[in-house]
Amino acid sequence: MKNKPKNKQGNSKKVDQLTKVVKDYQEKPLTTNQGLLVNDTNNSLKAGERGSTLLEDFLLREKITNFDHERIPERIVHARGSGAHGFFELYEPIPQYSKAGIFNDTKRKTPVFVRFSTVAGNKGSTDLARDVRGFAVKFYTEEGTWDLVGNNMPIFFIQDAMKFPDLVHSVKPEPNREIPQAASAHDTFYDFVSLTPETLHNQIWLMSDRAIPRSYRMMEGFGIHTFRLINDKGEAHFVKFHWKPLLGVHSVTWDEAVKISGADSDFHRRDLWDAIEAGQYPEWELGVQIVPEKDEHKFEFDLLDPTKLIPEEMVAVQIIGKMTLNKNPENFFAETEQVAFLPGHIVPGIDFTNDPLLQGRLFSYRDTQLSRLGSPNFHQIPINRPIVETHNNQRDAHMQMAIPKGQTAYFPNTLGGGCPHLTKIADGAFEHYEEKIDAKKIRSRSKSFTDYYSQPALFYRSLSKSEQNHVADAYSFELGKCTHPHIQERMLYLIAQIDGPLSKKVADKLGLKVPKTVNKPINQAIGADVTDGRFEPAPKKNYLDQSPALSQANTKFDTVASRQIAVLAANGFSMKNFKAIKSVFGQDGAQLKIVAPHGGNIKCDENMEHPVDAAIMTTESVLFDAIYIPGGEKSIKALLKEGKYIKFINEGLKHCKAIAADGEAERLLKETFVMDHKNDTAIFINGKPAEFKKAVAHHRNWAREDKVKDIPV
Ligand code: HDE
Repeated sequence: MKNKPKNKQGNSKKVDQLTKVVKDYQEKPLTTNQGLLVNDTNNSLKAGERGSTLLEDFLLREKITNFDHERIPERIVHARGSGAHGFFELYEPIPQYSKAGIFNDTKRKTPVFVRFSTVAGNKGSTDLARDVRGFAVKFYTEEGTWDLVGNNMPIFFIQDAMKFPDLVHSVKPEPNREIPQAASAHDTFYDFVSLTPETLHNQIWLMSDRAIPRSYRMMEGFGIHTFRLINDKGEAHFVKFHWKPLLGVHSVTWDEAVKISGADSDFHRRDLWDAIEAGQYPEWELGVQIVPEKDEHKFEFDLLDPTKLIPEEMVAVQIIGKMTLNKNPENFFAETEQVAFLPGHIVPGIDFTNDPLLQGRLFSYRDTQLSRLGSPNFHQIPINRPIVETHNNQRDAHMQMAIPKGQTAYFPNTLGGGCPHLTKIADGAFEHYEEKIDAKKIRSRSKSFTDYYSQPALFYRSLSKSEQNHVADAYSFELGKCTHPHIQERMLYLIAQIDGPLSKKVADKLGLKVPKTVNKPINQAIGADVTDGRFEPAPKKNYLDQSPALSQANTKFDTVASRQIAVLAANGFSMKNFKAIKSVFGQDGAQLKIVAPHGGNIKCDENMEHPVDAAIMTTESVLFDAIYIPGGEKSIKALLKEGKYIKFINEGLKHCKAIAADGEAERLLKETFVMDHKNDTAIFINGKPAEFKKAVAHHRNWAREDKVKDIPV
């Protein structure tokens, strides 16, 4: 299925469209909003030098009024995010499934704008919170805009949109004291989730490494809901959308996440920006899992239930195209903040299903843009404009940016020549899939949605040993932050339904026992999404022993592109050693960064000057993927004088990173715990640069993790 196009760069139609409204301020005089030239923007107009300020001062009023209104409401969820432009290319047409132009024309480079985000934190919160990540893609297609508004986890917490405000209120800072920021580790969240067992699947993903990614560029994306693809005969197939990063799926440890939040809370935002500026364009392949309509009821779970995934081992992911992000925004507010994603934005060839979460989202996103962006004309904001022309009879409202011409703003009409006119479906107009519906109006949930335990258990079974340990640690941390034993116990009971030993492990850390049964109030609570008890959880099933695709241990480990390698060096560092490493890493896009005792330049032992990338006082080991120490006697002596280098190396060791050292650098290592782990497969003392490179590509040596627990950093 793969006929991969070459990664051609260049401006997309969307970027060209945006370029027309980009304002360049270089060599331009300062003016008012009305175009008056200004000669003083430092002093207000006063009655006398020390006198009171005059109301007449329209220059002051304009400047201050604009400032007073600079902020718009932040997104109620996904407030903190970063965006980038790019394009999507199709490998091979899929007309048998979809008539969408984007899925049929391999010559197209469909422009996209992508916004990644955390969910719970405020706009100024840390990138490294334990959280789900948003993965929202706006495709500016020739047939109109399609938004695929997904997450980096393939399932969601709840099954019905009706529960969304409760879920969000429980995870957000507690309303009485606005604590904690950007964290799920608190009583109200676990009070809610322990009473709402449908959350368990997403909950365990939240405890996994997926919730602390190394980079936005190293996460998968998922459309989550089952959608429909419609072909030109009007036939439908169910579809789940997947984004697979070409760099693989990688995460940091929780200890790192906590420390990165202090050292650089913009870590993911900076990483995305820097990679694009460096020409290391992030890429994802788009995959589809296709299920024929006739197979809708063939599965052990309901395809309409957004808390379930279709294991890739049951329905393969077919890779159909690739997305490349190749341009940073010109302005954060105008583009990343004002971009408005709506799951309701679809194009002919794509349609919805009756997933009750998706159905609610179809209302929520347009509604939220009205309060966020202030007008139903939000589609006229440059980043939100489709690349095709729009004409309709919605001509007024706040901030109309165009001048709609003519006497008529209604349909049908003769006075406007019948325009804007309708289009036949055969000529490309949107047509809803004709789904047969014969139903009673009912406020309830399908019985087929009551299996809460099978898939979290499948997920946990599919993880590697170290990933499983991380889940246990994360539960222990999060529940350890809860202050009510009855909430902790209710969670332990539910975790035990997923996996007994896991719950026991967590209970030991909490100093509690796993309850064998839950008493009546809890039992009622478990069925309490529905008051009459019809929704007791279904017994756990095992329809697939393991799904290797769910484990990050089975991801790609074949590249060092854009990996950050700290080179610990001072004046007199060994150029020969450094060159050897550079020649192995350089051409593959790894970033070797000199971390020296001071800023400016340092000299190597061949007396050449080298710019320092970071002074040790400004950086931390958690901001790097690996450590290299080139040796050189004078250099090592200088490093030994700075205690922070020892901490830097010990931390790198503890976080299972690849470490290489040559020549005199061994003396520095003797001051660290590295010498106790000389036989570790990712530690290289006077080793081969190519082997070090392989270890860096492998991201982390998780096998080390259990052996370095005693290191006190
Ligand atoms: Fe969202 N969600 N959501 N969500 N969501 C928003 O829309 C909502 C859900 C997702 O970068 C809001 O424009 C409801 C699932 C992303 O701008 C809001 C429900 C998935 C983003 C909203 C869900 C998502 C949002 C807030 C349950 C993954 C950020 C600001 C019915 C498939 C988009 C905004 C961006 C944002 C509502 C559930 C992903 C309030 C009611 C499931 C990536 O409209």
